[in-house]
Amino acid sequence: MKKLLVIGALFLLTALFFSCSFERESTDIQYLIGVAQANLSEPWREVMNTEILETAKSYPNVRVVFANAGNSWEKQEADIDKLIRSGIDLLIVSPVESREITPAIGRAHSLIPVIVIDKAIEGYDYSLFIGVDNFLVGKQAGRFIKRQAGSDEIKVIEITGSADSLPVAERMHGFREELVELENIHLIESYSADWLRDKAQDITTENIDLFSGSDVVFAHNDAMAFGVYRAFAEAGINDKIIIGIDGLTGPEGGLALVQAGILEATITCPTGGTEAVNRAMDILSERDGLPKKIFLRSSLMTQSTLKEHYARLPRNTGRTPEDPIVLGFAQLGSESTWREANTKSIISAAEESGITLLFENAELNQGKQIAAIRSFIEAEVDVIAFAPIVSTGWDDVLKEAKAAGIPVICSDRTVEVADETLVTTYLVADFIEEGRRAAVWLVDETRNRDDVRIVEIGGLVGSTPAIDRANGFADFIDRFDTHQIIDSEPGDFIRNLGYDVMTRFLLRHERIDAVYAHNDDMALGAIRAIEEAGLEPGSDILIVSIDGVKDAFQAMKKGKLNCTVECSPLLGPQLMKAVQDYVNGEELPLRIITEEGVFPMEVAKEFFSSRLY
Ligand code: GYE
Repeated sequence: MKKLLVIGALFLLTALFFSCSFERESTDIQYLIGVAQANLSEPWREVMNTEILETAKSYPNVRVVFANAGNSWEKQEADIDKLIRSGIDLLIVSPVESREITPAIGRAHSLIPVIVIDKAIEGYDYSLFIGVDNFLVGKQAGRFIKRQAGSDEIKVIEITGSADSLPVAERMHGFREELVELENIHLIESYSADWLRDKAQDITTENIDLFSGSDVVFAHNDAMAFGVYRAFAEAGINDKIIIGIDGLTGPEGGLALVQAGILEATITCPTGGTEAVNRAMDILSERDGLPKKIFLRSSLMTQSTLKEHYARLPRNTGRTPEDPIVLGFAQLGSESTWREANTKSIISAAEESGITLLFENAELNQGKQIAAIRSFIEAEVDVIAFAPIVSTGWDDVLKEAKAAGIPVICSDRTVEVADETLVTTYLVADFIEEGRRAAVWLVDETRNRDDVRIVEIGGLVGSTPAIDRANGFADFIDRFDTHQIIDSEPGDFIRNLGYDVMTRFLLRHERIDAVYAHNDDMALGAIRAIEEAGLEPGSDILIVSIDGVKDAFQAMKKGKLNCTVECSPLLGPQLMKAVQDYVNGEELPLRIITEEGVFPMEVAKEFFSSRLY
């Protein structure tokens, strides 16, 4: 309690809380960062503010001003406008409600960079999103209860945060998805206690008969979990399993509650305050290769993992700044223009950052890629990174890397592994969103037609871009009975195979209105086939593809390709930043999602010269 009071006083002293008017001109501040906070009634948000303040202190001439919306989105909208008027250089906003505050954030983003933290908003009208994957957090809680239950019959009660909040919906979804097939685990009731300890305590006391008949209580934050514990203690009940979320430090923080055996487990939910300020400085100093989304890592904490957790802190790498950093990178092949640009970006970024790079190219052979990773383990590199050719078959070699204490970063594509801790970070694009964007463009472009016949040239079977781009596209197209995917074949992201597949489609189908290709190279192959068939690519048959390579812009300038959805291969700088951050002892986020755009042919001329790959 005393420490919180000190933090509070510190907070008031050092941060110009936004009640008083603030004239920028009167100080020699280099950067003024505005923070629009949702409320100050949750301990988690106080920790976020403190992290923001503490981190900002490590940058000279940076000042932070806070506004507290008191859980009212109307107030938050006014706060954002006021912060803008006070001359801030960048806004950090933790939304009260996602949908309602989206327009105000869009307005701010048209003027200055905006970092959205904690709750995602609709669309992409912001600079960067930072938060945990709440769906995964719900799954982690479900998995823990599954392990605890084994085959025993158990009854579970859930206590959620504010009913209409996005994190609650995602946690409930992940939790239920994990338990749905199990007949021995029964979710008997779910209450909302608005993230508040005392409200959870009251609910438990008011329904003590039901709670005393349960075996497990899952609360969406540690404060509420502690409230349940207090109600049980009052009723003399001490045989229930209680789990929470947040895992904050401090006397009433989740880590201490687990340590004391009050909670059986908690799932850490980093606030993102530190990350937000560090990334804000990257944005303000216009650093290269900035991501669009950062998902922070959430980890299950029980008494035993806590011991490991503390044993790992501070992660003493035993390195001196002089020690060269050695990165082993296992590339999957050279199948496309995109891939060649990706390889170049990684090699040049390693050179620029003075990182020693061991580079292997598996030429589209998974066995070779696994062998390359094994050779990096033997070479005792500091970090391993690879672009997984397909999504499965990596558990064994990744277990070997973990056993050797070498972190693994997945670059550009993801993997499916049983243990999510086998991969330290994913530096990837949002392939589902790319597929959705291609479909949105096509439906819009053909909105006056009522029978659009689409063929799809898919990527390498089993690879995440092929799986997700197909789903993202089909999920949107399926909403319109005017549009139909009449045929689909894989072209493995290779230009000539795109040509072969399109040639077959043209022989099989009398009328084709549009081609959806999972990458530009295959689309360029398809263009050749369409021309050979005596048709006009881009007009007789519309073509939309993904990557945004220069050749695609060339084809758009000639009117042969209609639209390309960007997927940046220039991952080198971000990968090297992640490697350096890790070696410097920082905890890396779970997922870093790259920034991307959509380029219809109308803008091809304008952007052609600025294309870097
Ligand atoms: O779209 C394609 C390449 O994995 C995102 O692989 C990458 C894809 C890219 O062959 O051109």
